[in-house]
Amino acid sequence: MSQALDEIKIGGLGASRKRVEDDRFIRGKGNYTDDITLPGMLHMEILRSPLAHARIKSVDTSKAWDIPGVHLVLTGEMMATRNLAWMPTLSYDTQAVLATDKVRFQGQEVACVVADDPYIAKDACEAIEVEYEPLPAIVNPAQATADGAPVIRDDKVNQPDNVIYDWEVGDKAGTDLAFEQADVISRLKLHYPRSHPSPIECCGSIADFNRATSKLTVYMTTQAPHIIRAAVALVAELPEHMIRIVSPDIGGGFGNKVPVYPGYVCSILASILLERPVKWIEDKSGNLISTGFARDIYLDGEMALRKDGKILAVRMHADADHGAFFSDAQPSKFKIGLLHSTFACYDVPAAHLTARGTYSNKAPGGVAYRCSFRVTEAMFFQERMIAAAAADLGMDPAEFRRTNFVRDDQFPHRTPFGFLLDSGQYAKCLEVGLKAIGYDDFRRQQAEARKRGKLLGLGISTMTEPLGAGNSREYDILGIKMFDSAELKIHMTGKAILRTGARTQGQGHETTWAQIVAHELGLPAEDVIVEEGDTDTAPFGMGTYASRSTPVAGAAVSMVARKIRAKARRLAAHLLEVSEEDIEWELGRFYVRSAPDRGVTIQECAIAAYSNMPDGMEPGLENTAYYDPPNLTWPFAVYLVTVEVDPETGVWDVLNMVAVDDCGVRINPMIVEGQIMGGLTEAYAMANMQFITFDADGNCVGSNYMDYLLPTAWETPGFELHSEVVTPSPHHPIGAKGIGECAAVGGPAAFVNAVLDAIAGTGVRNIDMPLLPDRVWEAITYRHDVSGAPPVRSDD
Ligand code: MCN
Ligand code: CUN
Repeated sequence: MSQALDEIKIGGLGASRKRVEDDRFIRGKGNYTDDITLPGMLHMEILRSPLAHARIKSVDTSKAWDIPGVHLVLTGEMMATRNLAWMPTLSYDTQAVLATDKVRFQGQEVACVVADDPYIAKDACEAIEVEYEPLPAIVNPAQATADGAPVIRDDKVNQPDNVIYDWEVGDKAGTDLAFEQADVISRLKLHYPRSHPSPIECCGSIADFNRATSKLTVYMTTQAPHIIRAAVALVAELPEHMIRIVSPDIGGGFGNKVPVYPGYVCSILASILLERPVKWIEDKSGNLISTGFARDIYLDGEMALRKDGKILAVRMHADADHGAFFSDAQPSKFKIGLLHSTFACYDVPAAHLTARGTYSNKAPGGVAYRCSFRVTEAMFFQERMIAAAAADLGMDPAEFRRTNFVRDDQFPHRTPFGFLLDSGQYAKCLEVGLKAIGYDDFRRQQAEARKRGKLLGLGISTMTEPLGAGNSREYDILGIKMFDSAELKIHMTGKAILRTGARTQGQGHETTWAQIVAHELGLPAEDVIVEEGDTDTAPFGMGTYASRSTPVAGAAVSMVARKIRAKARRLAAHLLEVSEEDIEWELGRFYVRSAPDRGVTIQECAIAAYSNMPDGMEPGLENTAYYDPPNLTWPFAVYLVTVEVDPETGVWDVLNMVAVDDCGVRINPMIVEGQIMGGLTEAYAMANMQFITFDADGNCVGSNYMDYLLPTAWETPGFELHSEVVTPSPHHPIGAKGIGECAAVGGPAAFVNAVLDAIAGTGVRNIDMPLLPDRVWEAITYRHDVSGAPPVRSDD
């Protein structure tokens, strides 16, 4: 009889184990960057540019130096003497650390002050006198590429204009041919506005350079500590082994904490110059106007269709506004991230995508915000286009999707842009969703309501996301191949410590990684502690973003546990005095095949590794695994929303929302649901209320939390989640796919499609997000599309 442990009881795969990290968070015992205080620590504040584009005539810091308590005033000119006025970005561009020649966006870093406390530093910033000569500002790609446009990056040689790249992918000839054969051609043009990740905790760092040991320790808010260590080694020209990056608890990352920001660099230089710890904690508005924005992309596409609803081809063009510096963190090979994952879940025979990136006088933009490198834009356009095409064909949007989905028997499926989809059950997810929302019933209600002048709408959106960047053949950042790692040390009593190269920011790795170990080894999850974020102790890894942790680091956790199990099996054979071939494994225990009662637990093997190993065996029970994934994992989801729109005011309310997510095997179902709810909340905020844009002078409009609204429980609708569709990833050791971003990626189009469905018949094809009441009202009243692209009037 089997004596295997009950996997759910020990907190293994599939257990909705409570998040262990929450013990400290809900008691206020988290250890965030700003919680850290070091002896002799000074404080740094940044002076930012009030103008979007201006030549710097002079910077006079004398009054700041005179303020008691000021230790250092840094300017671009001083940085330049150390070759630190500019730094490389993660996309092979350069970015100003402190401005020297010009300021290029409102909020750009111009100088910084280090003082005894942050208030003195702030006052001293205000005492710095900067003389500017204003230049015309550019706030969109059309202005950037217009004749006679001022060249923003005149600091660069070989940069005669504002174009960063022209990129294309797909089959142009095949696509052109399909368009010639089309019965119907459907077109859509839209702007996906800037949005900002706005984590609750802002960015910050404490640099601590110790002259005696030559060691630099930096405590900082980073999602990718090892990449930062490499960047610091290169930028500050310090030896890598003398740099320790510690990423303590993080109060939300959402992609905002991947880039390298000037504040980090300045605090490091200040600490080296002053030989004292220097703390920089960004304020909320600094974070909102100057750190990595997402999206800001103009998408223009058309779809070739056959009368019966079959998609023949897709043609797309993207204009991406990157702001003043091209600082996206994304795989080097792909200039516009994974935008070409668009239409992956549909069987599209031919497709062609062109993309152009341009500079503008805005803060760097285009970083991923809860999406795998521009997948949000890709899926948003896809699902908006699908809705428009179905309407043009006069076809039911659910039926149109069903007709064109990649079928279950088509996996692995090669998309027209070259990705290989691993697995999925797309039609089944849609059926579950339609049933849950009561599709047919709602359509009846909708028709009846219309007769009474009430506008009801239903929006569908699907998404599939390429998660787990990536295999080292194709994916690298600045030449560093993308893979990840895990190190597992089993102590002699069978308790363990696991470290990975990922860095949790709220996702719950401390809970879920232990569950993978429990699944592989039968050690109770509570016996495994998980540590991430310290480059002196964690194995090298590429960090947490693009929902890559489960697909890559999570896989490494499985693999390292399996290495441990292989050694434990040899120990078991020794303890049981049989040969290894006669040993069987069940959860938590090895036993003799011919005598199942004779067995040893994994804990007994652990102590034997320290006390009773066979001759010739290396003692100890620890190992490391580096995992280079063979492919990306492709979760799938269907989101359905019903809304009611008030034609008098343009206000819309969500009646119901259903989410069907298939992320393969769920390690911790409760955490997965939390991830989905968080993502849907952000999707709702983007679609409904988050407004941040620029006026003609490049002023950031909506640059405060009165205008840029973060959703609270008050506004957020309820969500009904479904988990009955599970398609394991065939190449992941435990069949798991990523989930962290899916709902934020796929959610927005569901809301927009629902509002547009409610006002069907007005001829309106598009309203740009956010769907603020005035925009919806304008669309209904004047029966035209409403664009939200900048510039806007300052009084809007
Ligand atoms: N998980 C699981 N079963 C699966 C997949 C995931 O139980 N099949 C669990 C994982 O073990 C992990 C969590 O769900 O605890 C998310 O896993 P994964 O999808 O691998 O994503 P990452 O851990 O790589 O997290 C990154 C992702 C990104 S890129 C953004 S942006 C985002 C997100 O996670 N930022 C977040 N979710 C966030 N959640 C919080 N609370 N805070 C953030 O900053
Ligand atoms: Cu895509 S935002 Mo997350 O990758 O940190």
